[in-house]
Amino acid sequence: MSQLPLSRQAALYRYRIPLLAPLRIGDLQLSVREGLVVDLQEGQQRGQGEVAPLPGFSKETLQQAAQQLIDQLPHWLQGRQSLLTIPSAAFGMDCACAELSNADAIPLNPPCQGHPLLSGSNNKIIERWQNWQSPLPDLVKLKLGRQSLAKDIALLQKLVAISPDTRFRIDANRAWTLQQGISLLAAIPRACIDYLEEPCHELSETLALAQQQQVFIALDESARDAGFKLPASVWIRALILKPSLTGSINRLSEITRSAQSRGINVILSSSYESSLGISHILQLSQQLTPHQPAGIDTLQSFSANLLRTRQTDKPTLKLSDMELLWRS
Ligand code: OSB
Ligand code: MG
Repeated sequence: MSQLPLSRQAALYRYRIPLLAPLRIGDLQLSVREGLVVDLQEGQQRGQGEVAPLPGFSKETLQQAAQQLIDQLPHWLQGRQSLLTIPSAAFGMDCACAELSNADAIPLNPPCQGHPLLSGSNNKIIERWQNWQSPLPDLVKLKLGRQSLAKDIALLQKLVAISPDTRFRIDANRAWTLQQGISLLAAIPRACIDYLEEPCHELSETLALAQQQQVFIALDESARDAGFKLPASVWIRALILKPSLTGSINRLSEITRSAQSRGINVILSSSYESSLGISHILQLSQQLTPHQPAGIDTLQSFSANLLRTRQTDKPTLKLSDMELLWRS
């Protein structure tokens, strides 16, 4: 006897969340974060996922992601496999499907398990570090490489003086030459560095810096370059994996397994998704990389939560606050 298929429904919404302060990402300034929500229903079950290409980092536009979802959602409605080739769309759709089935009863809004992110102006960073509520963290990520090396060094020295036992993950987004990397390392105690994330313009310089200075490095941008293969270096400590820039959960699992089999840690990290996407990255990191805190401390500048209340001092947008783009 064949089972009656449960009736499925799907909708696609668009959100816009103003940021409290403009976000500097790469060469761009973002003052509003825009994205999509995929909303799936099957019988009494519901699943939602966020699709949020990051301008300057994603190859696709929001329009392209929306169009592919509108083309492919009818396949899902009929119980067929949908074919999503756009990374942000594939990730958001997979999250919605996983939430819909939630066979493992994973909490929708898991507690934060990540390390803090220090970014913004020097004054803001120092003020936050000086007024830290709880004990200062053992591990923190610091964004450098957006001002002169002298200013970066002065900032780092100040942070180290306030908390000598904290280990820093320093992300320079490929800003430095090999020589600049050497100069930074000469100016601070080595024990303060957990690793340098993409310190140099070229991967070859980053690998040379690591080898020459015996310092651990993490790869982020390089790992997304076309034709990337993990170089044979014992100094690669971590691979940064940004789900919205990478794609399906299967692909994320494959990359994670392959890096882990080579002894390299994988750190799932945000691409400035809203609280909905951040909740999913946390759930995924608890499954794929349970021993690696995720890099998800990027909600500070959002003026509102989206569907999942992660910041209790801010309002939470509901589906009815968003623009309906498409529905079955
Ligand atoms: O360079 O790691 C980056 C966010 C969006 C785009 C690029 C980057 C980031 C982050 C996220 O730094 C925060 C984190 O990794 O902890
Ligand atoms: Mg990075």
